[in-house]
Amino acid sequence: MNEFYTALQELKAAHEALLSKKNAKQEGGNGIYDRYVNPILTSAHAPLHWRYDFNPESNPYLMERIGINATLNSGAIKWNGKYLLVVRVEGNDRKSFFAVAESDNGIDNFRFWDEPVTMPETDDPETNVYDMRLTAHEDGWIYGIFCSERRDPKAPAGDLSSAVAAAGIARTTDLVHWERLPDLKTRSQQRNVVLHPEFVEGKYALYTRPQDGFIDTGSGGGIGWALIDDITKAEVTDEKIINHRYYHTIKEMKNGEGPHPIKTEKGWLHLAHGVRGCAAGLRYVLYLYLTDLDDPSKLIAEPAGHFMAPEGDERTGDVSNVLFTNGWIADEDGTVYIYYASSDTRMHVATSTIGKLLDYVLNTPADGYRSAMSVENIKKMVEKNRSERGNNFNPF
Ligand code: M1P
Repeated sequence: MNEFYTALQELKAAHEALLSKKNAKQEGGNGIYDRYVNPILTSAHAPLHWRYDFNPESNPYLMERIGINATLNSGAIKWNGKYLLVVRVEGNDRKSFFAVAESDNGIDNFRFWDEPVTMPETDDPETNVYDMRLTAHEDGWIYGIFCSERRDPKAPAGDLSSAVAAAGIARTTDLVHWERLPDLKTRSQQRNVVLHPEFVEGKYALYTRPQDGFIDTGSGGGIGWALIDDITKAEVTDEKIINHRYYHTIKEMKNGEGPHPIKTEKGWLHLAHGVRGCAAGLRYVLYLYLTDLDDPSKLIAEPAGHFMAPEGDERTGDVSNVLFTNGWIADEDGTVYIYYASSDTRMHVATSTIGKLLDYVLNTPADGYRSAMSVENIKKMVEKNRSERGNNFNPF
């Protein structure tokens, strides 16, 4: 018995040490954003009381009864002065669910609330839920739109992998009690659906990602845009592509809106993921683009290539070579907290400012779609530096 309590004490001390660990900026950034030394949430951050039976009689070996496999793709919101993430927590049983984690400063000491979110089901319960985008809408509700996944009803009996993705919609005022609305009605499968925070032409506006199959977007040309009359019976009747995929780019295979865009004086600032295929499988990176303040569906600027790509330890995990984001927070002072997951395994934060991100979006050359154009961009930079600094480019 004493042994049990000693082991429990050690377990709790190690867990507390992990949760109270300070984070620090990584050295040697690129001037656009700062990465941090430690991931902000890992499977080991999951509360011990979710995983262990603390009774020495029913759990004499102090075994972990319910394992957590990963903490990944999290929605984010600043709420009552705290930085909250609605985390996709994946158990060892491969089912994902949502759980809120909270931090005072947005960069460390994230702690899960006592219980995971109880998400009401629809009449046709899904098998899996994940990747919630949070939007505090001007109608007064906080919406969570997420992927609701079911086995493909048309799959042959032996095919236990084919799935169908739909957009689940729920809303709340306290992030504890959720009202489930009907799933988004749409002609194609959908993942990465995001609610714009303001009404547009008096309607709800959605960023969509039409896809022909569960993994392949097929003819779905990129990030879509649809206006919705009634969010309690949401249906996409008309959808147009506002951010396209292109051959030989970081998003040639697929792309998807991250969190909802941030309103800035120069336009709506968007964070998204782009995917390309290679011998190692799919490579997921993050990119930014800017749309018009009056017409959020109109592209104004888009730098070439990725904004963030997997680095170092981020490169490996359950699904390696993946960065994915569905949450960021813009603070009143202009600081932006970018919450991203690496390799479908753990959560990180990077920080920047609205000023820096706008500078990046507006002054990084756009994609010329050919090697020759990339060389032209570098030659323009060289010429500018030469004309200002002379042939040795020495600024001092
Ligand atoms: O495994 C990488 C990602 O794959 C999917 O992304 P997309 O929606 O672009 O196809 C999602 O399952 C996402 O959760 C996952 O991180």
